[in-house]
Amino acid sequence: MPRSFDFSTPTSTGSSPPSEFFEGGVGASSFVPVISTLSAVYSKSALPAQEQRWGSLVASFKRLYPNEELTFIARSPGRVNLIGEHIDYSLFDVLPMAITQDVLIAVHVGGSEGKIVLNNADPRFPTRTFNIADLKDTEIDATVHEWSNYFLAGVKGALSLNPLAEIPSMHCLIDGRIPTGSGLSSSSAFVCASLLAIVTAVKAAAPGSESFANAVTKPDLVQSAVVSERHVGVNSGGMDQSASVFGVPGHALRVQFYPELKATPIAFQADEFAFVIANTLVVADKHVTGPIHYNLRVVETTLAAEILAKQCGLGPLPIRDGFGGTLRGVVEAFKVRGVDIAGVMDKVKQVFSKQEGYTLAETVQLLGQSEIEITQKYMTRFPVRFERFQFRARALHVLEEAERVKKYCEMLNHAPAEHGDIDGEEKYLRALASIMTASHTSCRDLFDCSCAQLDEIVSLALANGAYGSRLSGAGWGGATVSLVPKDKAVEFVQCLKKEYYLKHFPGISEEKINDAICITEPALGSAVVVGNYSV
Ligand code: NG1
Repeated sequence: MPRSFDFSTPTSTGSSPPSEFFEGGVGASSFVPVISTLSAVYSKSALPAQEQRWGSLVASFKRLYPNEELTFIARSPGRVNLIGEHIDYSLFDVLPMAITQDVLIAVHVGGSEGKIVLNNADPRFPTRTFNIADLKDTEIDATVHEWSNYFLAGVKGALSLNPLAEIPSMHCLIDGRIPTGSGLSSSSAFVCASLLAIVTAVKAAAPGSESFANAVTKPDLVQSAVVSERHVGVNSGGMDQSASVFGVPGHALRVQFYPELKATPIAFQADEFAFVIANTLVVADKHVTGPIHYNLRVVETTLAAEILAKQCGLGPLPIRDGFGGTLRGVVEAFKVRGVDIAGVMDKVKQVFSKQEGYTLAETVQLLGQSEIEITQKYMTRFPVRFERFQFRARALHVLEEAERVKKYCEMLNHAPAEHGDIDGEEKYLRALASIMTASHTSCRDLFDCSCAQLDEIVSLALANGAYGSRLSGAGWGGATVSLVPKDKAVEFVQCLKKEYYLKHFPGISEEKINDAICITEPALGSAVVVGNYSV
């Protein structure tokens, strides 16, 4: 069986990953685009607000650096995951899309002071200055929550792509509009934008260079961003960076992790719908709650896979990221033995017959490894706290969610051709969205990654006209995504404002609400925009 992908050894020479790394036209070896108009970045409906925002960013930059030309602006968006939750680290496909909300880094390249000055448009984040000569040896302390760490992770990524890169002096102003801890991948977007800013500045300053175009290919950007995000302590899987870099307007991205990382855009073939993202305003911080939430789920799904392999005589599974076997590995091993997915689910129910879960002592019995061995292998790198492992429920969620992703993609690929009229489209959208709602139910009941506020928004959404709704991202807080009829989207947003935000957060500012809930569409991924852009 082919080995699962492993990003621990990034491409170090700037050479492109193998051509099969990404497929689907827009992917293969294409460079991150350089763009000169905002209308090529944002949709018509998003453009007026973005024009204003970009205008203020440029004005702030000019106030900070009145005598400097704005060389370029690097942009990477956040993402919302439409379907496929908590299955990327089991190596099953997921279906995110890039969103309008993004991180912008306005950059002046030049000067001779040998420094990078990093300003943030948000006054909560103080200005930081780095000596370029020290950057190669700078270690990032992941235990300290420092905003500029994400930029430094981007520097590490740029240096891993080209260790000999001569980083020039840079003056930067950052404007990030993706709420943090909301499940929209603000950190991945920040790392991708930073990496892009550095490699573009290197290209712009290179002797004899006449432009900064073609500074990095999209696969190189994704691959190095995934590795460099690990410097800030997140064992990230690849979904977020792929969506941020490869986003295509009007398309979702099917991101595959097995046998290799691959992103394929899938067009939405219906028109009469919109996605609404609504943040619970419950901040889910993976760094803090990892031992009882995110990291525990990684351990539970990994151990479930290892136990199934042992109990069903499947032999050793391929190891993901030096950690352990995956449920994808189990499914593939059963496939070659003629057992289909329904058969695998039956095995899960047989092997994990105890609904109440398994203590560590019982896990020792099932796996045939000592307690010390299990603790060292699976619970030391990312420590966890638990009473009983819920192998049965977690494994069933993963297998069923993987099937839902397949079904959703099939529906997208065979759009409502057979129902040409609006009624047909509505029926089609309802069917599509019901898969999303089923995913939420499974996240809540089997994977236990929802929370009261997520459940409340999902119920409100369904009661107020959404075709389907679910949590998106890691869960335990963060955001929901709802598929709603296009002509009802504005009314729907008003409803949620009243029934959720104003009810639970009386006195909340209009600005905060507008940050929390928005209509979004599948947007363009990373891009470099020229300093003298037009609208
Ligand atoms: P969030 O926390 O929403 O960015 C996380 C993981 C994803 C995936 C989802 C759950 C990171 C950076 N991201 O997303 O890879 O596992 O949870 O589907 O860890």
